[in-house]
Amino acid sequence: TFNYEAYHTIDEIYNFMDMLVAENPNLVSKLEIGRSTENRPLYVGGKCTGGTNRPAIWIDTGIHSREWVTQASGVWFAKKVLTQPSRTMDILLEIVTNPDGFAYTHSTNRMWRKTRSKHAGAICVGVDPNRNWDAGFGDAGASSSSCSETYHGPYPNSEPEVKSIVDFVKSHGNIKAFVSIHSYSQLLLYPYGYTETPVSAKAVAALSSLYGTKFTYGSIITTIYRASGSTVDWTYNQGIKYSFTFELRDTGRYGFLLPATQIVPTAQETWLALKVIMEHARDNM
Ligand code: 0X9
Ligand code: ZN
Repeated sequence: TFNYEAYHTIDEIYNFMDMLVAENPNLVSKLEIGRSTENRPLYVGGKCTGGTNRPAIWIDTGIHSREWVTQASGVWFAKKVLTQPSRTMDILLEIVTNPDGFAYTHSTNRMWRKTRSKHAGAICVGVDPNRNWDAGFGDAGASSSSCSETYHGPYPNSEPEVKSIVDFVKSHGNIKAFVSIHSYSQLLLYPYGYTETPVSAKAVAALSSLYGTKFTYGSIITTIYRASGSTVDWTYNQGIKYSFTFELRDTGRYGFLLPATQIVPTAQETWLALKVIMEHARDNM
């Protein structure tokens, strides 16, 4: 059986996904939406309510590879959705959204954030996959230097990890909520101009109810800092009204090196907030 209270390698997580599908063939499916720069498969797991392209919520974890509590929480969410009563919405989950970076955090540099692409003329390896989206691409809040941690890349969607999601979201056409999960800072963020703030308050209240973890919510630019070309700016522009970014535990004591004992509590409390967002999106489509 799988240990949810430990951090795992990409092979272990991919094996876990195969196991879930094998054990629940009628409930879950695994779809390869593309390949990474280093040719690793990009998997989206789905809990399907029947029919094709039903209204769906998208959740991605690990787009920044060093944010290990997010992939670990993604694994826990995958198991959790199976035990939930069937909702009217499909749940789409990409757990290892930046597989090359994730493999690199295990093999070489635990603090690797970016992808592992090598673009012509770039001195350094990797692009920030949360600056590579076609929404304000290259504006203030990203760097044009390949060696920067916030390098936006040579052009929008240059990273296959980003492009694969863009193509998937467009072809799906019925994604009603989009949640991109990062760590750390304990924040729930939404794009500029976002008007649905009551659901954020409710989601944060639900999260805090479990262990008292304090979360702040607000628009990205006023709550954290300016970031151009980010995931949820693009999804919001695509008309996905409920577009959110989470920054999970903690507030900096351990940062990206969150002890494994906090994986399950982090996933549990975050799940409560995700449920609020899912239910709100379902009831306000
Ligand atoms: O800088 C980022 O990409 C995010 N913080 S992190 O420490 N996880 O790297 C925050 C970005 C704000 N969110 C969006 N603009 N979507
Ligand atoms: Zn991040």
